[in-house]
Amino acid sequence: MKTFRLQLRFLLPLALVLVAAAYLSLPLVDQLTQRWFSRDLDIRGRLIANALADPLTQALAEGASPRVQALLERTVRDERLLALGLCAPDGRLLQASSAFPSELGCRAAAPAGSELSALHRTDGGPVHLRTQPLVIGGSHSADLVLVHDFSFVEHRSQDTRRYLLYLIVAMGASMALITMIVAQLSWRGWVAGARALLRGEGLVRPLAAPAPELAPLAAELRSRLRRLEDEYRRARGPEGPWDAPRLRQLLGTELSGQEVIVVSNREPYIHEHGAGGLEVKRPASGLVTAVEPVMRACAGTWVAHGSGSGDRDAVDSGDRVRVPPESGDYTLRRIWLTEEEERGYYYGFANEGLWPLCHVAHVRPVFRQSDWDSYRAVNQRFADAVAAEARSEDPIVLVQDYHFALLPAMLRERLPAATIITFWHIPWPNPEFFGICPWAPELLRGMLGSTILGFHTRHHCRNFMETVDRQLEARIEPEHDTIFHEGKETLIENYPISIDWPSEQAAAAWPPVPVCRDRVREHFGLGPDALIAVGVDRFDYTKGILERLYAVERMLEKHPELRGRFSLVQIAAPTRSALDEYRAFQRRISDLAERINARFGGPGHAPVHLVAEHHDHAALLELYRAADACVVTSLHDGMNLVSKEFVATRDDEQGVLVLSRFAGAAREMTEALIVNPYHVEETADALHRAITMPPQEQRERMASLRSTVHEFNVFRWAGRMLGDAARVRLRERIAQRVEGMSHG
Ligand code: ADQ
Repeated sequence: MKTFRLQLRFLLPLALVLVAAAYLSLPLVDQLTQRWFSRDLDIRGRLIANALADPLTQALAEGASPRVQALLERTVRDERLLALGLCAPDGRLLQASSAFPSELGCRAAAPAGSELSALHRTDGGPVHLRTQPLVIGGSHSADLVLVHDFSFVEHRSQDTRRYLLYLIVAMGASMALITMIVAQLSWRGWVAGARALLRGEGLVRPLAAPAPELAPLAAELRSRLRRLEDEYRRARGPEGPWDAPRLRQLLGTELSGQEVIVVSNREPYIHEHGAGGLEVKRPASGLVTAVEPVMRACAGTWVAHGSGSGDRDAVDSGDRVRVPPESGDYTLRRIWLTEEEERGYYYGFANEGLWPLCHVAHVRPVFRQSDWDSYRAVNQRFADAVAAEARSEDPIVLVQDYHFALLPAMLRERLPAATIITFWHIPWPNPEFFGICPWAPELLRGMLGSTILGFHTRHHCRNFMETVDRQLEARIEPEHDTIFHEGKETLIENYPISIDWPSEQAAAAWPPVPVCRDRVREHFGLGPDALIAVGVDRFDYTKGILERLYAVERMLEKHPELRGRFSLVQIAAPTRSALDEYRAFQRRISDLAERINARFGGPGHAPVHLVAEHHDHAALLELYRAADACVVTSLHDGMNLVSKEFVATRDDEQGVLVLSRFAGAAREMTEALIVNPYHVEETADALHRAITMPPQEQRERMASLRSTVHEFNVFRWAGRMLGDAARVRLRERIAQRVEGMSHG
């Protein structure tokens, strides 16, 4: 009905145009036919007159009127020629064929001696007159008048008019029909196109280019949606506190019933065969620290490499185990890798290639073809496993870190409707530096399979966009933080990671600070007035442990009064020890620590306590709470969670954080003593200032740091990411509903 009314709008003007055309064209056609036939009759008349001229003039000259009469009668046997007459120059009718209309006479003809045609209406109908002068003996002596029947012209004109009318009506009908069909088809196409737009095709993720006539509408819709999203993101500013219940609420409302799958290399729980049978351990990893609370809140599935010696004994027949062991909140699905795969994908491409590439820590990245092949194959295996674990077509998949740069695009192929959020936990270097990777474009293409791509800082987001700009044919829209590549849109956003801020009950159960100090002093054999600095890291060259030791050495050179009183307790969890670079680095650190201890230590006192061991949560807590200063001197760090953990444990508001300006955390934690770890003198001075800082200044700085980390906690990190994912999904759902309504 709607389309019929729309079509009427086309048809009425069409009908009006056709009526006007008929009204104007019919008299014109009449005139034209009359003119054409008169001209025909003129030519015919002249021919007949010329043929008669000689015998007539001769018969007239001889005065033979019966011959004249016979000539006239014989000529009018032609079916169109009605009559012939001869007029004298004075206008008298001299002689005429028998059918000559009496009412005409010679008056109706042209003036004597002139050649002319005219139309006349007689009692018998319309006639055409033609006058032809006859010359006898050199002078004009009579006029021959030819009378042609003209009624047949009128009949033909009527016929022509009728046929023309039929033609106009037929043309009008066919034009109307064609218009209706075309209108119907294009309306359907248009509606389908608009629906596709609302679904987001050609708009949010232009899979196929929209129809050209829809392009302006698509552009308008796209820019409006974007503006709304931008406004939303900007308006987000300071928001209420985030905690586990709020994250659960988000998962229970905006993402209610949605499936969440995490994929990472490192598993959150490792089963090892120990003296007491199968033991469960938590690895030293910032990633696990951050993602675990999210998984507890949403009870999803975590897909990870099963690396523990007892991992296979802990899983069921589907390689799954419920974790944490005490509550079984979510499922851990383990993937098994061969030694060769681990060597190529993990140690090789990820840790000898991408890790130094992204950290710019002056360790040369190594790129081997075999490592790359292995990296690709393992990414594919994980992508297949995630697709197999998915119970829905559109799960939310959280891809973690640089081990899986290719996985997002691979997964997108398997689950096109999935919302893929990739978080890159390490820094992103500048485009020149990233360009040295032989497979830079492939890595970027893989990452751009994500719906959302997250980094810790805006600086890393910018570096990534510039790298894509150099390496790929992609449309980058910095004002919206998006990249369009191969018809897909990826939001590039910064989500600073953090820790799970300890609850009041948890904090109430902590041993008091003096107790912690006593225990640590006792454990390391330190004196009662000892000044304690702590360092807690994975034993990695990017953490600046070497630079930290140089700073300790320099401080003790400059401040001899601290010798015998100051100690750095450096906890370093062994990591990637299978790599030469790491083993050499760890040896160098041990040698340096020994040298410093030899230089400034004494009987029963060592300025550096290097403990290359993994510590449990309680041991770390004790250490953080016992410290006068915590030293974080990363040469480059995506964020660094140790700095935040230290602050979180200091509810006594004492203790000073010395923090590298090259750690992402330095952007938020501005009340720390910020240092350039490459600058030994500056770092040594900052360390000295930290351990001698008056308690009041410590309190002011620590209180401010605590309120920052409390607010910017890990639930905010996850909540913002999942909130963005929920918005993308909501947008797609609205489009589907609009489509449903227009069907109805
Ligand atoms: P990491 O390089 O692992 O993380 P970091 O953020 O400092 O660095 O996290 C280390 C984690 O391991 C902390 O939770 C710490 O408590 C724990 N840890 C360190 N040494 C330990 C030890 N000896 N025993 C027990 N636990 C220990 C990567 C990036 C970081 C980013 C995180 C999170 O390199 O920049 O902050 O991911 O995104």
